[in-house]
Amino acid sequence: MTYRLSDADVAAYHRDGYLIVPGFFSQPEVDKLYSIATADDVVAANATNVTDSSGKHSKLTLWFSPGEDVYSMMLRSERMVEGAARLMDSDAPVCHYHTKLMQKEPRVGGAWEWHQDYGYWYKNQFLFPDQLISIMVALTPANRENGCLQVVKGSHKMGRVNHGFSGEQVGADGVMVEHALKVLEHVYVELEPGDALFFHSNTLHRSEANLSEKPRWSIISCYNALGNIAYNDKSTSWREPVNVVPDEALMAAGVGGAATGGDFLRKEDDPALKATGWEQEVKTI
Ligand SMILES: O=C(O)CCC(=O)C(=O)O
Repeated sequence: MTYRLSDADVAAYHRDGYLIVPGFFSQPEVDKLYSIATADDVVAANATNVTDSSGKHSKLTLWFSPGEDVYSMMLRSERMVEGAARLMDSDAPVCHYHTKLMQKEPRVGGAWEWHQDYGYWYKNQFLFPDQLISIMVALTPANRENGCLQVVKGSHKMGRVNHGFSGEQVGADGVMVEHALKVLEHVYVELEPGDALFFHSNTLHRSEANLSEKPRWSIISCYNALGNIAYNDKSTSWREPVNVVPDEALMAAGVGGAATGGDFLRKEDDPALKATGWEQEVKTI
């Protein structure tokens, strides 16, 4: 039986703006995901580099519509979708907004500036940040050495703060971040493979560059409640209830890679990124 969130988990999430669930995915499940992801030509071909303010690159592959591949068996699983449903401020069905395979390579993986996901998604014109949630699943150990995620505990209660561009990234207003760090706890989210981090779309987070010899890979799936309309977003999965699969589907799935809906992020389609003038050619399948 896989883990289901308890009432105490739900209370902790609402208090802190995040929740860590150790061993949310088993070692065999993570081994399968990681070995497929690292050998996946489609993931590699659709990876995009986001440059941080020091010129280092963070690599990610982002897609919107789930398919039948192994990643989709993860993001469509009962435990993920039910977990998102319990934590969102809505009784509506859960939709999948997008999933990102984060590939922070040894020595070169770049930093992410302090931001709230809703700092990006506000530009997509979603109205309700409490109905948007991200779930990060670690595929490798994530620690201070390889640039694990950091959060400001309780910062989701600040509401959205202003965001501006920092390199190719959207960063939160530095003055507000400074104030927040004076009164709220700064937490390094160290994870083992299979651990999950649920976090609110207004939780301030960042990560430092990976200067270690070890990769830091993770999958981040983001969910939206049906009815929370993204008025400025051409993708469609955010308004399509997830077709949920049993938790066992991940291990039962074939070992092929990404056969998603093929709607990978194109930089020119993203209103936040478009304004940065991203010029790299983005490949699509
Ligand atoms: O994985 C990371 O290092 C940062 C990811 C992140 O901040 C995000 O996807 O919003």
